[in-house]
Order: sequence, then C-alpha cells, then structure tokens
Amino acid sequence: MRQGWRWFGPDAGVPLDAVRQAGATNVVSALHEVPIGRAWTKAEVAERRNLIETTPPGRTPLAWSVVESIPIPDAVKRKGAAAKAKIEAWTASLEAVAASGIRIVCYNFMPVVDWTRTELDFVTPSGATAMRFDQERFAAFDLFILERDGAEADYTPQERARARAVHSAMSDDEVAEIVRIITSALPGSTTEPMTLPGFRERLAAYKGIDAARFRRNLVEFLEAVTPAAEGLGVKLTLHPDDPPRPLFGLPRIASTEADYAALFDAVPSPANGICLCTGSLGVRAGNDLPAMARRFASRIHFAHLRATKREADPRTFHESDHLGGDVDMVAVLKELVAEDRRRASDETIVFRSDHGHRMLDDLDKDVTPGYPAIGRLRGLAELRGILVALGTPPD
Ligand code: CS2
Ligand code: MN
Repeated sequence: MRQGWRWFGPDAGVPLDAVRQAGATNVVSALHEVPIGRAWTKAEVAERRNLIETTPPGRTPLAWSVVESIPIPDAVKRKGAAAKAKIEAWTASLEAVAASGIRIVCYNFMPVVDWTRTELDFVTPSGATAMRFDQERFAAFDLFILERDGAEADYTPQERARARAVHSAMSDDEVAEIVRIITSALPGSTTEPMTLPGFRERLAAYKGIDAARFRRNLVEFLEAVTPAAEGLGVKLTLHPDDPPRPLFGLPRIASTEADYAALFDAVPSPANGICLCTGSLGVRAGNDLPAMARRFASRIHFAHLRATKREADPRTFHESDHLGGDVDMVAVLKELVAEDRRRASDETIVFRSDHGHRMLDDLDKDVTPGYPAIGRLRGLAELRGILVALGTPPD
C-alpha cells in the first residue's frame, strides 16, 4: 500500500513539507484551475508534476501517482456517447496525464452536485469540527429554499412539516450559508458552482433521465475511454456517490455493490476500476465494505479511507474519527493488504486519509473544507498504525 495525500496545489495553504511530515509519499492532485471540459495539456501536467517531484536537497521525494479528478462534463452525464467532443477532450486530458507517468485517475459520475453536506463545522465533543449531512436541513433546502419542482413527492407529510419548521427557524445567515455549501461546490468538486436559478436550470436539463438511462450514459463513456486507458496503462477509478443515494430527484448509480457489479459486467476492461471510498459508501448500512473490498479487489487501485457515523435518523450522518464510525476499517484494510500482496510493487494500492476533522491550530486558520492538514495527518497516522500491526507497513 502506498500512502497518499490530496494536495490542492501551491496556493492552498498546505506545503509539500507538510505532506512529507504526515508521512505520505504519494501525492494525489489535479489541475483544479482548468475549467471543466477543457482538455489538459501535456505541458500543464508536466509543470505540476515538476512542482511536486522536484525534491529540495535532503527532503523525501514525493511521487504524483494519482489524478483526482478529471471532471466529467455535464453533457457527457446527460448524453453519453453523443457528447463526442467532450469525451475526446477528456481522453486528451488522460493522454496528458499518462505522458507524465501518472497511472491512476479518479473520477465520479454524480449529476449536478458532487459530494454534498449541509454543515461544514459541526462541533464534536472534543471541540474539533466535522462535516455533516443533516437530512432535515437538506429537506428544508430542497423544499423551501431551492423550491425544486416536484420535491414534495420525495418527502412524507411529516418530513415536509419538519423541514418547514427547520426552515422557519433558520436565520438569513444560516440560509445564505446552506445555499453556499450546497451550490458553490465543495473542494475538489467536479461540478460547477451555481446560483439557485442556475441550479434549477441544471436540474431541468435532466428531465427524463432515469437511473437506467444515466447508467447507460456512464457505460457509453467507459466504452469510449477504456480502450485509450488500457493503451496508456492507466486505471480509471470511479469514486462512489456521496451520499450514496439519489438527491434532488436525480439518479445516482455508484452507490452500492450491485451498482459497481453492473458496471464491471457491462465494461469488463481491466481499466474500469473503483476508488474505494469507505466514508461515502459506508453511509449506507447495506454496504458491507469488507465484502466489497474482497469482491472487487483486483479493480481497486485507489482507496479513500475515512468513516462516517449515522445518527438517530440514519440518513443523517457526520464524518467521525477515521477509526470511529460505522466502517470496520481493520477488516477493510485486511482485504486491501491481501490484494496488495498479489501485486507488483508499482501497482500497489494508493490510499489516502480522506477528509479530516478541523482541530488544533486549524480551528484558527482558513482551511479547505474537509481537507485541513492536522485532522488528515491524524487519520493517516491511525491507518498506518493498523498496517504496521497487520505486518505490512505501507510505503
Ligand atoms: C470528496 C470528493 O470524498 C471525497 O473524496 O472529497 O472531492 C471526491 O474526491 C471527488 O468527488 C472524486 O471525484
Ligand atoms: Mn472520497
């Protein structure tokens, strides 16, 4: 296993020495500044790689081994193979990435919104803060702030009444905050920031696209790009939906074991892989993470390891300590280690501590939501401890 660290670039406040001090050796990054849909050039990727891999004297070398993510434009999600020019641009980005020697690419296929939370700084009992998804606040946003067409049908009368009460109790600042959190795209999001009217337009553009059609569009995309990926020696890893269930009446199709099994059956190419994000998948009680890690072992090239804790209403969850949530992390790591032992040393699984609590000095700083350095460092240290105890210290 290789220890990864998501790095948002030179201006995000976490220097590469922090990556080294956390003990990571592999960097996960992307050209976040390039607009979605525009092909990355070889020169741009090489420039970022040089920034990461040029090692000052006496420092630990870092390798940029994972791109997370090359965003998939909305047109591809809505039209599949018919969005030919957009798929060609995506493939050109893939070629640029491969030209810099990067062999793992993460992407996701969520419509309109990427990962979604309702609170960024939910105070935990230690005083550290965590991200949270509160189903009632989400319903309040959907029904009474976004005022989505047809939203009523997705909630029971009791849920609507509760959401109305939650909405009425929200101050103007709280309303502005939830609009910002849901529409402005969280860090690393692969969807564009939106205003409320823009959000409604995007939703309207999905009219008539059900889960079957949406899945077909992903399959068409994979059929178009996996031959190139195979030729380049790149593994594509599909990040799961977060949370793993439909939002805003839109389909989500990378939420369960059955979803992934269907995609691997439809596109058996070895380039068609999964980013095992235990925090995203773990929100759904029916997802047996160790079983998924075992079943899909050969297709896992990248793992996001974190945990979530379901609350009294199990649709509400917060991001717990990495070892403290609903996921049996030791059992998942045992499966990943077993797979890793079967692999050549340059094909081992890259994992990163996905998200982290905001704690200690990070409470007084501007941080990238979900990605403060100290909480992630703690998570990585805990995960490394498990790997050492299993007899397989990571690279
Ligand atoms: C999120 C996303 O769960 C996560 O890792 O922070 O940024 C996610 O990485 C992307 O949606 C993957 O494409
Ligand atoms: Mn993740």
